[in-house]
Formats: sequence, structure tokens, C-alpha cells
Amino acid sequence: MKKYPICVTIAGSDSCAGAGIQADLKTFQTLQCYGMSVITATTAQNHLAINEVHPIPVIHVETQLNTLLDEYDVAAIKTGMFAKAEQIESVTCILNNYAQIPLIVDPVLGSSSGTEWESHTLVEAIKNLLLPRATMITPNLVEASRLFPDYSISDLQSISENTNTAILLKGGHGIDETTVTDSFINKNDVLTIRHERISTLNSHGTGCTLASAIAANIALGNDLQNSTKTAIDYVHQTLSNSRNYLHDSCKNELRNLPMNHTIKL
Ligand code: PXL
Repeated sequence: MKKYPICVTIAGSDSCAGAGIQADLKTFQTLQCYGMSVITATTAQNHLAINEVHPIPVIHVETQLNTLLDEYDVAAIKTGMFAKAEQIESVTCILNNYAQIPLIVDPVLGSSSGTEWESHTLVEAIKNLLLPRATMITPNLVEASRLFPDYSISDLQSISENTNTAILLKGGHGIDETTVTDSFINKNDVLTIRHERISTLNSHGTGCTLASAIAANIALGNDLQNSTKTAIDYVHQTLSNSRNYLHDSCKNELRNLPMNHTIKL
């Protein structure tokens, strides 16, 4: 019988299902893993705005995570949105007891529809608690400058060395209109990964999807560098398969729409 490795996402729920928990579960499923979830917040949102964020109590986040870890052999974990620093404290404390499980941290500080929920304490908790536990952290250019003000690539190499964590610096927010350049930094190793920039209205949840795809590829037994390259290709492929997806179902402006994870048959 084929084995489906279990991947757990610890993240926020996105009611319009483009990002967050919903994007993570779609990605795990498409990549032949079994996805499970620990919800940190529910959001009331559509592709245009987040209207409300409802944090889940820390104790319930803990119980969700322990209930899964007590029973299942979890192959990889991905984290996304946290609503409060206390959630990060308790999740890290639990995950430190499961040091063998690979952890991919997407340091989410806001949404592509424009809402930010970053706070100083959240940034500090990601940096001081999650980062040292993580196998890899995947900041975009905006998140990287909040986490590591005035960084250079050699600063990121030192951080990677000191924390034993790889850093994927995502270039999607860069200014080059034709190419996206991501940098994979693992101590001495620096690998530049370039892709043609896809001009699309369906880019909601790309960050969540990328981090989940890396976790899934690791769960399937691949090394970190190959998992990252294949995950970037997955996002690229999914973006190019998503043209016009859901366009006919929206009543207002078309932007920040979801990706289509359905495999082309
Ligand atoms: O894409 C970042 C993100 C993460 N998590 C949740 C979100 C979003 C963006 O909308 O809603 C729950």
C-alpha cells in the first residue's frame, strides 16, 4: 500500500481559502501527503480584505497540536500565521520536544490583500523562538527586513550558521518585472533560483503554498535543497495553471485571487 506521509500546518484559517490553512491542506493533498491542521486564528476575509481576525486561545492551540503529535507519526510541520506571541511560545515549547520533525516556518506578518498584523512581540518571538527550532524559514523581502533590519546575504549566512536554520529569501516582491530571484542560504551554501515572473491576478496564498510544498517534499524523503527547488517549481506551475480561475464568480474587483491546485489531467 502506498504510504502518505502526514504533514501538519499550524496557521490561520482563510475564509476565502486562497491562503492559510486551506492553501496548506490543498498543497499537501496535491503533493501526495496527508494534511492535518492546528488553527491559530480564524479570519473573516475575501480576496480584497481581511475584515476580522479571531485569535484561538493558546491553550486550545496547544491541545490541537498535542492531540496530533500524541497519536500520529508526523513527517513534517509547517507554520504560518500566528495571532499572538504567546501562541509562538507554547508551540515552540511543544515542538522542542519533537526535535526530529522537520519544521518549515513561513514568518507571516501580513496578507497580500494589504492587511498587516505584525507586532514587535510577534517579530521577536519568531526570531528568538521559532527560528532556532526551524529547519528552514521562508521570509519575503518585506518580512526579511522586519526580521533582520539592514541585512546582507552574508548576514543571513551568519544567522543560518548560528541557528542551524536554512533561509529562503523569496524575491516575489522585488522590482524586476520579468524575473523572480529567490536565494537559498544554508550556511556556506548560497544558491540563486530564478524564474520568469508570471503576471497574474491569481497570486493569493503563494507564500503559504511554497512553505507547505517544501514541507511536503521533505516529508516525501527529499533533501532540503531539492525540496525547495521542486516547491518553487510547484508554485510556478500552479500560478501558470491558474489564469482566470474564479474570475467569473467575483462580484467586485479582480485581484489577489486564489490559485488553482487541481492537477491538469
Ligand atoms: O498569505 C499570508 C496569509 C497567511 N495566513 C492567513 C492569511 C494570509 C493572507 O491572507 O489569511 C490566514
